[in-house]
Amino acid sequence: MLKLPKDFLMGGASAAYQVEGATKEDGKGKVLWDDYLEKQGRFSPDPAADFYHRYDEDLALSEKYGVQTIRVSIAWSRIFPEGTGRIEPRGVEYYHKLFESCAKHHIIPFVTLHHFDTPLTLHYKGDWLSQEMLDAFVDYAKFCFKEFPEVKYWITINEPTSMAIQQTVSGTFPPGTKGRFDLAFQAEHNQMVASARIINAYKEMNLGGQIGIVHALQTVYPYSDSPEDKHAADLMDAFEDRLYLDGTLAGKYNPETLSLVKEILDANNQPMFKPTDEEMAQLDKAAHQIDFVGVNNYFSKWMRAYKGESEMVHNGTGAKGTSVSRLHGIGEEKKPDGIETTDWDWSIYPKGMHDILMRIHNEYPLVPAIYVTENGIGLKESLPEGATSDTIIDDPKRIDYLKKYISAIAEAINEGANVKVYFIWSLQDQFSWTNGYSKRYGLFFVDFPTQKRYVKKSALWFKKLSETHEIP
Ligand code: BGP
Repeated sequence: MLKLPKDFLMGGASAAYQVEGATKEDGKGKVLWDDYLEKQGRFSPDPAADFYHRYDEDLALSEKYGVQTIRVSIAWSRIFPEGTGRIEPRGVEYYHKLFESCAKHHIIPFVTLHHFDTPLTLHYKGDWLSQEMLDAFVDYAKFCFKEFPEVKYWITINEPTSMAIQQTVSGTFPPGTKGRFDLAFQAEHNQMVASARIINAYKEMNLGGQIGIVHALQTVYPYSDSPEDKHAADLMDAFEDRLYLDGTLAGKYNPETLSLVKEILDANNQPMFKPTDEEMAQLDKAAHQIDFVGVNNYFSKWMRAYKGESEMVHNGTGAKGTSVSRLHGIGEEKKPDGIETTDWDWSIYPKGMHDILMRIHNEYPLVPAIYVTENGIGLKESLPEGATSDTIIDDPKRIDYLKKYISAIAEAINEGANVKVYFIWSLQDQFSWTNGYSKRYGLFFVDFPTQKRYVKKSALWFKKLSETHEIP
């Protein structure tokens, strides 16, 4: 039986906008999503999992089921409703109470400063493309470091790549721009620089905690052994993984990475971003002080050569087999036969988790530790008829998924990767940005209309693993 190290921590992840609800309460400022979702009319971010009011209940459940640490994010616009300037004391107070409740339940909070929820005022100014936003973000981060000394683990930004790509390439995040690879690369570079400035500032403040960044990292494989398919895989890897691993964990961009990025931009007739010496110095300094990298890994990708126009169809409803991803200048996603997928077309491929952990271990030796900050499976689940508060929701697919992925992590640890923490996405069922409420990930089922919590079988499985460190 595979085992995890004795000091390994088991956690559950969330993000403010996906769990808190209460988007108009206690002076919270608007974020980029509020009006966008209302206009779209598909689903509302309220009440989400009503974590703004029910955090203590969720933390009590967490403690009971072996969740030793949780990932939460601070909603920037609860503290600075306009992104900068005026501080909202009720927002500050809420997070103090949340962290107090964590301490009461013996749960360590890992706190993300930006999880896809840019304040609306700064979004209008250009979001991650605006220098004003970057400076405001650094100021907000420093405010949090001083205000919340009870937090010992900080994450600067969640998934800079996903945010940028979805905002300006696939158009699935507001403002919904499509096909602008140049803007995505610029926004990603800017996020890395902002993150580096924050890491450097945190280290100067000598607060004794840890700080890192979280990346979405999908291992990319070629569809076949042909040189064209292999090149398509290299391009996709540069686009989604390699540039960010280089920038945040090596502190410099490898010339080969930059030439792949340039190839994508040239093919799309778009300009290359131009880093300044000062920015590169910040990246280099931060890469030598970062305490950990967070890895979010759910699925892997297979690429084959493609020369046509870009075409992307997002499966946001769980209609299996409807996703399309063909990117001009990169390639086409095509899974080999026999690869299992979820209803949202995400491949289930634990070897991809193992391979990304080993890649960081082998190719980015500056980073001292790896934390798996998100991993899990979205499923269609419902409350059985006649359910009582004791009803346990059966989720065998989740248990099977977790078993395979956590085993892949254990194997990487046995091969030398310094992986210390695992966070399941997600702690409780929550709101999903482009899928609403039907894609459930939680250890705890949330009946959204009543907000009642029910335990899933996977929570029992998780508890056993957390207590014994043996993968059941
Ligand atoms: C990650 C995000 C999370 C979460 C998760 C699942 O990229 O950091 O916020 O949403 O993916 O994705 P989805 O909700 O699209 O299924």
